[in-house]
Amino acid sequence: MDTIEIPPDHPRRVSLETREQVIEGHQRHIVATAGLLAHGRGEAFDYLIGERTHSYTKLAINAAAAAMLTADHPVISVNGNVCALVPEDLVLLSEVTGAPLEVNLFYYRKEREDAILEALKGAGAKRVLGTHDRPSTTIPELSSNRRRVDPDGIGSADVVLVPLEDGDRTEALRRIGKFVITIDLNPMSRTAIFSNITIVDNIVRCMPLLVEAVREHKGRPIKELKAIVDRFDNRSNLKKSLETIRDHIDEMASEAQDFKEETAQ
Ligand code: PTJ
Repeated sequence: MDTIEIPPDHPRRVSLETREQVIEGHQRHIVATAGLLAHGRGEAFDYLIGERTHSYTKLAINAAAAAMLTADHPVISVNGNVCALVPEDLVLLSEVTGAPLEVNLFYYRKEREDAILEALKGAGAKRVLGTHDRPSTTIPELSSNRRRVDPDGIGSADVVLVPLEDGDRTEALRRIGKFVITIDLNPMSRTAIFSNITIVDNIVRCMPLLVEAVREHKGRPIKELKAIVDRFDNRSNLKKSLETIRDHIDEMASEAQDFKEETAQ
């Protein structure tokens, strides 16, 4: 096995531990091989946003919590990476929002579906939709494996949380009238652009915050929650994420210049 013990004082401990979770998920057939690449892309964008949850991201988390609480039938879509990284938070979010978990895979293999189901059950999930023993319906205009959805889940949902998603399905879900919430570290991805609410953050940081936000908002009048969703401006949030990346690169560039001048002396 290619896993390692990470020293507690390692400066990049959290990032390395998260990487280990994905590698272990791959060894257990939860994560697709392409999921390792997707994680690397996420790591790069996390580095660019400074590996922290920004204040404007908290606005997106708040709006996502309000949207899930005001939905008639919210659903949480689960893929391999998401299951490997935050299985307990998925179960908690499902419990506090009443949104069922639905397994929906791009790189479908029965072995992966079974491994994901087992991991979710191990994390406390009582009911999981989207598995092969369940009925299925299809999303029109989508040719990938993800077109197959559960009629009691995404098929009849009004609000769908699709973390770490590919652009095609986000567009297809929007076209059939679903309100889409995503979590994606890349503010330039098609998913980030096409979603109604994009949380530009690492899923390992924002999922506990989302659960907390739902708990805080639960019980507030529907009118107030709907106003939070209506006030949220996704395009402006994506712009702020891009500005964060630009400012971070500018800062790094001046630090590199200072370093060059110091070493030249
Ligand atoms: O399990 P499957 O078969 O359904 O496949 C899952 C993957 C992730 C492989 C599939 O959905 C895929 O190929 O996704 P993409 O198109 O690579 O998009 C994944 C997005 O998630 C990218 O924009 C990444 O930057 C982002 N991402 C990766 N890791 C994280 C992340 N966003 C938030 N938190 C992360 N930890």
